[in-house]
Amino acid sequence: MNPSEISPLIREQAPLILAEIQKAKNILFHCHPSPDPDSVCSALAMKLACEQLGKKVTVIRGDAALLSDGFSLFPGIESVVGKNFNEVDLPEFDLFIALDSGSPDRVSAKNPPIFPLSIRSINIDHHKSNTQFADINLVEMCTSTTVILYQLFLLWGIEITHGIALNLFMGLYTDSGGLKYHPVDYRVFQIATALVKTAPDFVDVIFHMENSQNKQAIYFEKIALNSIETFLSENIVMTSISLKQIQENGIAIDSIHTDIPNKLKSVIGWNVGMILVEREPGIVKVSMRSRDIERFDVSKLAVALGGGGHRAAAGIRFSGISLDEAKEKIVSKAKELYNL
Ligand SMILES: [Mn+2]
Repeated sequence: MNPSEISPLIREQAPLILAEIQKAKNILFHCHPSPDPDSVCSALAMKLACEQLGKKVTVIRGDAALLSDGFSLFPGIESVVGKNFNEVDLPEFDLFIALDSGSPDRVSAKNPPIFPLSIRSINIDHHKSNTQFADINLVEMCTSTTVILYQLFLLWGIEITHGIALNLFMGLYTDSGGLKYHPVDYRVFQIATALVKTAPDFVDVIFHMENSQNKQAIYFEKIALNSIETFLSENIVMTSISLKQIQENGIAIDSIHTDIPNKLKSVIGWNVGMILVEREPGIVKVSMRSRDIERFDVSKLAVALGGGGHRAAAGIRFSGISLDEAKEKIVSKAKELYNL
């Protein structure tokens, strides 16, 4: 990427963020609930970059009880500490940098922290629904959080080592659905090219990630696909799985990353695909995908119901609700928002 093509917003914020990092001695990063590669790899790439700047860095796992086996080749993954945000001694740190997290409940959904924190905070993210909750906020609508970090690292003069390159690439690759989702453009390919030049083993890392599926995930999909329901002239298509079904089948829900909403929205006319998972009594997590981001912007539906996300991919976490009540709320809000 030609440095002149770095976005003006990133160019403007880069020195402010660097100044905060330089002031800090001990920096905290987290993985968001149901961590995906962009969350984990952003934190790991930032850890490696801040260590180049001579900082002490801790990355915590956050809400998740475990990280997917498929992530085990991400450089630095072994350093992630198995703690949630409320389990760290915050005054030990000078700075918290939230990555890939649109709101405080993406720091922890179980115990969302109240901002401003007692320490300085920075929020670097690419979600349209970001609530700008930190002391410094860099929110740029682009392919992945790692794409923002790459541009920051160029401006900060960070050496893009193999570990940094591989982490940045994996966030970019996965959040773009393998370089095919909006807003991928030639600059994203230029970044990807630079990164894989330094990390030519990316093919093995993708293979490992995509082929470390546990068999429970397949049984999970079997149950979910048995429950397909269509609403509002088939524009909205849902699958759901109850806590009882999860428990009866011994499914470790934290280890499940399902592609079902994408599969559903691959059908012509099934414009929004969703899965609803009753994770705990009264807690229903919804993940949704749109095949028509102009007409069916799912971030709007998610935000209207207390969630967040992107136009093509968004999520909601309901609490104090049953699966059927969650379905009703979604259908009635979709009917109103999308004029169905
Ligand atoms: Mn992301």
